[in-house]
Amino acid sequence: MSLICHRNLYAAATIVLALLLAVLLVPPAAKAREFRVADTQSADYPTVQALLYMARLVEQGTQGRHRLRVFHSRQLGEEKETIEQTRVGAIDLNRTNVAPIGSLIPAANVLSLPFLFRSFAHLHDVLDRQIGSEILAGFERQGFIGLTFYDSGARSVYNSLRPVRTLADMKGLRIRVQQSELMVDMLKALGAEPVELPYGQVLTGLATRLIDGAENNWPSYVTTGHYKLAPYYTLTEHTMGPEVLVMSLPAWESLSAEDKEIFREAARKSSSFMRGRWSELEEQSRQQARAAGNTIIDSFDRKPFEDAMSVIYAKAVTDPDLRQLVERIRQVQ
Ligand code: GTR
Repeated sequence: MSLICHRNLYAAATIVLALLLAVLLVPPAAKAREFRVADTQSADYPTVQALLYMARLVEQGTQGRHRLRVFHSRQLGEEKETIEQTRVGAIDLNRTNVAPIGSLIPAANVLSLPFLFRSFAHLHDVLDRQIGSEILAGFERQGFIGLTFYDSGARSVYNSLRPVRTLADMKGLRIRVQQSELMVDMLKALGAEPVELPYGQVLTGLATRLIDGAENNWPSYVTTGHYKLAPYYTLTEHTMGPEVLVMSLPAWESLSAEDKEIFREAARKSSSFMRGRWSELEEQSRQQARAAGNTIIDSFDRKPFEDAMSVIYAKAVTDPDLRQLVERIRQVQ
C-alpha cells in the first residue's frame, strides 16, 4: 500500500474515533427524553391537570427537549407498586398521597397524623415554608426527589350502613384504608375494622360488601362514584395529609443543572395552579353529594374522635427528630 493510502486511512480512522468520542462524551442531560408520570386519579382530577400543566411548562422551558407523559387512572399501577417502581427508576415521576409513601419516609408520614393541622391555612403555611422544603429534601435519603406538594383537602369517613355521629357508631364498621400502617392504626383507634385495599378496588369492595365504607376527601368520594354506594359521609376531617410529587433518582440525575431548575420551578407552579382547581372541585363534589340525597353529618361532637386518635402519636412518633417536627408544625402560626 502506498504511503498516501496509509495516510488517508489514518485520517479517516482519526475522524471516526473523534466522532465516536464526541457522541460518547455528550452529557446524558443534553439528550431529549420522555418522562413517564404516574397518578391514580382520573383524567380531569386536579392533580392530573396539574401534571399536564407542569408538562407544558417543562416542554416550553426546555424547547421541547424534555416531555412528560402523564399516565392517569392507575394505568401504571396502584400507589404501593408505583412508589416501588419509582424508587427503582422504572417510573420517572409519581404523584401519590403522603400516606402510602409515608411508610418509607417517616417525616412525610407525620403530615398524615390525625388532627395535626388546625386549618388549611395552617397546612399551607407549613408546606409552603421551611418545614415543607425540609421534608421534600429528606425524600432523597430514601431514593426519591421530592418536588412539590399538592392539596388533598381533609379525609372523612363514609359508609353504606348508618349515619356515624358518635364513636360508638364507628364500632365494627369495615372501613377501607390506604396501604399504610398509620392509617390502619387510625381507624382501629376509632373502633372500626380497617381493611387495607388499593384505591382501584374500593368501588367493587363497596358493591360486594367486602367493606362497609372508606375514608377520603370530597373529590375522591364523588369522582370515584363511592358516594353512590356509601351515602353516609361524616365530616371527621381526621387527616389533612397532602399529595406529593416525587421523581426517581436516575431520572433526576439524567438532567442538567439548568433542567433540574426548570423541573423544580414547573412543579412549584403546577402546585399553585392546582390549588385553584382544587377548591372548585371540592365545592362541586360537596354539592353533588348533597344533590344525590346523601346524608352529610357535619354537626356532631368531634372531640371524642380526636381524643381516641391521640394514642396514635405515641406509636407513630417515636424518635426525637419526629417529635421535634410535630412540635415545630404545631407552633407554625
Ligand atoms: C386520594 C389520593 C390518592 C389515593 C387515594 C386513596 O385522596 O388522591 O392518591 O391515595 O386517596 O385513598 O387511595
